[in-house]
Amino acid sequence: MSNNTQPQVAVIMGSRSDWPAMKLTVQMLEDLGVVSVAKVISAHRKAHRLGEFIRDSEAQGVRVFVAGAGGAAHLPGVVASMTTRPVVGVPMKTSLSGGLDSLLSIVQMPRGVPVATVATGEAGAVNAAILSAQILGVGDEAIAQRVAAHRKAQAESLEESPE
Ligand code: RP5
Repeated sequence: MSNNTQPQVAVIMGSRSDWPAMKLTVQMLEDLGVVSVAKVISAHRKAHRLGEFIRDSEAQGVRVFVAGAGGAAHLPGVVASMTTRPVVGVPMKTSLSGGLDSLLSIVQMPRGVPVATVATGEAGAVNAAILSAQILGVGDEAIAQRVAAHRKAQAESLEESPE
């Protein structure tokens, strides 16, 4: 585990209704020994507060932002517009085609301001944590080793027998 108690990843979501999925990001980061902070800050309802949070987070050492949102899911793109640190977008599942609206809103960022988009829902929330740890691991060997150990444990836990 890192000795640093300052968050290295900020997990932002547009609504409390996103938390059941987004808490998996926080849990996976914790499993990988990465300190995170989680906030509900809507891009369209609290735009000013979002900017303030991103500025404060950067000043306090956050290196990667994870943003989960659903529907017209502009939050990850707005976060990306406010920082040059990597932004991972998690499309929430919705009643419209299982979250295809969220997925396209997040993945189809116009040229120049990227958002690294993962799968919809819980799988994406977990992968957002792993991807964030991999990004941090480029400059932090301890995190890189924990990601590698997680990958190895995952492979070893998979049964090869079909029944
Ligand atoms: C987005 O709209 C949120 O990210 C959430 O996924 C979706 C629904 O929001 P609520 O109606 O639950 O506030 O802003």
